Amino acid sequence: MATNRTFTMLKPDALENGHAGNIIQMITDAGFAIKAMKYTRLTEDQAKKFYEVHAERPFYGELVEYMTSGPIVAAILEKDNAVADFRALIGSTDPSEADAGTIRKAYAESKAKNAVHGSDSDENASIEGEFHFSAAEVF
Ligand code: IDP
Ligand code: MG
Repeated sequence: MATNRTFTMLKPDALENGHAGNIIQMITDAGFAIKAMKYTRLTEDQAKKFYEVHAERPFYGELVEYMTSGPIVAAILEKDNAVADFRALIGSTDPSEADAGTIRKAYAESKAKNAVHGSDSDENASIEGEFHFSAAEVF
């Protein structure tokens, strides 16, 4: 898997607020194909590991607590230029700065509870996809 795949999570606020269906619709309408998908809940250890790169940031504890607060939907998506195009589709981290038409503008609650994750590089897309899915779960 390389430049044509990315990894996403619909975060606990998106599910709690009932936006999962609409967000998946936006993703597929934008031309992404779903290669893997699961409804699950992160353990504290999983959330800490997934966001390890942010371990020194002041919001790390809050982020781990939030990401384990309820179920998520994890998915591997495929499209040409997937990583960059998906980052454009989700919009800025802070929904108040996100462009109109983006998922975060439409559905995020706040900079912390921002509805959706998108990988930031091909390398991380691959690492994050493999973190959540075995080879047999990817189609
Ligand atoms: P990204 O999700 O747009 O790539 P990152 O900077 O990688 O943004 O941050 C990872 C996640 O950490 C964000 O999506 C958000 O949930 C949370 N986060 C980022 N910055 C803050 C902050 O200043 N306060 C609280 N949570 C934050
Ligand atoms: Mg990031």
